[in-house]
Amino acid sequence: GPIGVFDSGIGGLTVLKALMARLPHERTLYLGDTARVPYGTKSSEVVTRYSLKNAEFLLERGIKLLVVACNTASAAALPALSATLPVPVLGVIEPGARAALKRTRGGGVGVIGTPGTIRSGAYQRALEAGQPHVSVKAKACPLFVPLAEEGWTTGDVPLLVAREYLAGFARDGVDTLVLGCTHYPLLKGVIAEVVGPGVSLVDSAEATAEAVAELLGARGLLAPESSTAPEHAYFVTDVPERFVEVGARFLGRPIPSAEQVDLRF
Ligand code: DGN
Repeated sequence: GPIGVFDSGIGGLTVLKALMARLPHERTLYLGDTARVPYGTKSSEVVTRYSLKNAEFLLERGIKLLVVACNTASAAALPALSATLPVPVLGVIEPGARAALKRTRGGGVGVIGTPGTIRSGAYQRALEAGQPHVSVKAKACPLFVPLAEEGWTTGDVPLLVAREYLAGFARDGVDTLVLGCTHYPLLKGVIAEVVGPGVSLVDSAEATAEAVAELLGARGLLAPESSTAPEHAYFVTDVPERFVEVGARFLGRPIPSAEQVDLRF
């Protein structure tokens, strides 16, 4: 079966991009819940309810593994998803946190994400559990999401926003910063400029792709190598036009088409 990937909308395409690069022989099914985006500002109860619906949709299409390609949904719904699904479930938070712990030298780790992700404390817990030498500085950066979607990723406006959010990080002894939201890799340039060369950026998408590769390998679930390109299908819950257009920038390749589906809440 294919790998199932869901997100609140287009953001998870940065995770899918990393997955396609790391596992080029795998078929994928991507569901973007564009009718209900954003998840980042919603309650954990609501995000969990949406996440279970998304997972059910993908499961009906025969996925062998589910990737929760949304930090907010991973933070809120991973326990509920793991407890109910008959296939392995991976979120983006554990892999991102593990990569950051490997990377940090001084133990000062920063994490930025949506208000929902930061409020949940999921990254903070994953980073601090059993790590007495690690101290976490977490901050919600909600304006980064619309900036990334508007393609406003260089120049004065994103730079000023990034300064406002991130000025304290380098000062507070942070040497590693986790990009804990699917949209933030698009703003890597300005984020790096503001925090400076002494702070290493961790992309949760790349860390997650690595974790998926390890899990599939360990369970003997890797797709056989083939000379023909695998299929990638896209589903959305609102009309597909904006997803296809904006999503291509997040995915780094064209999205030929996306099918609108009704999850019937
Ligand atoms: N995909 C969401 C996340 O990674 O937290 C960001 C988009 C949103 O729902 N606001």
